[in-house]
Amino acid sequence: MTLTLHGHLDVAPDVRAALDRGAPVVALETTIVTHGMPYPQNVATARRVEAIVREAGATPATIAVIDGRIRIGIDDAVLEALAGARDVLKLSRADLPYAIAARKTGATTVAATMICANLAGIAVFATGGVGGVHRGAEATFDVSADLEELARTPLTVVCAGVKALLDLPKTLELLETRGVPVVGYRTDDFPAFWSRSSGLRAPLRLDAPAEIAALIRAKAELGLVGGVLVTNPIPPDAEIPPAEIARYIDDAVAEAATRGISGKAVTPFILDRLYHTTAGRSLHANIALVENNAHLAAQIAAALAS
Ligand code: PSU
Ligand code: MN
Repeated sequence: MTLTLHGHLDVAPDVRAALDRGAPVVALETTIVTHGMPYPQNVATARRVEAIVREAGATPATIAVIDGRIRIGIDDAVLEALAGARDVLKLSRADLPYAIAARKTGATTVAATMICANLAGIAVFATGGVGGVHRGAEATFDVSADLEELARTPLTVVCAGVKALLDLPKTLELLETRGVPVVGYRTDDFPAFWSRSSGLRAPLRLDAPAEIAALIRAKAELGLVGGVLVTNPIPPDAEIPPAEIARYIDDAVAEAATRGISGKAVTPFILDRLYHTTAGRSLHANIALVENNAHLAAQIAAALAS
């Protein structure tokens, strides 16, 4: 059997050109578009995030699987079709080979985006919040595949912490166990997505993109497998204070349990509930933090390229 790894990958011309000349590239995921935000704000955000990466001097590569092909960089028409389509798959590591073999269309989670970006030779990736250990995981075993991916695939993922609907202490414990450096960017606190602080300490702190690039290089030089998680707090003016969002989260988590929502449906269900119970404030915050992360990811990619 011939291994045709790159036979499954379509890299957009501008991304290919940037990678070939060693210029900075930032990977972007699509589950946030299809399962994380309502239409049409999801498309507008995806475009704006690409523009922010460009303004900061890097090339954006939005990743999805379209009709069984891994696409590294999708144009506006494909993005619009993906965002408006119904029953788009949410693809993690376990689903990727199925989507390819069965010629499906799907959005990539943090885990799947890391895999695809790495196949294409991209080192830096911006998202909103990575998946983590769910509350009640001691009973459900619901631990996001994103954490395992961070332990094995060499991407630097820029996020705003993990979503506060998760069990944050357990998530940090697991990241430490699996050897993932977790960096607070210009903060001593571990950010909580909608809020700047979770009340927990960030394991590490760095204050400049060049310092983060140095950590990434040192990790590679030591031959340590896996990624780096950079946690970048939401901008102050977009933050929802922890005590305030906590009430809505507790209600949404309880509602998910009552309705028997499980597996891949949990995170999208809770995000949608919060959008409604906060009258759109959770979405406004989510958009602001993703934009903020895109900017920092572009700066880190530039520092790595120089
Ligand atoms: N960041 C956001 N919104 C999202 C996500 C990230 O701001 O919806 C997505 C990512 O694709 C991440 C997924 O991989 O949520 C986590 O899903 P789960 O908890 O089922 O692993
Ligand atoms: Mn899960």
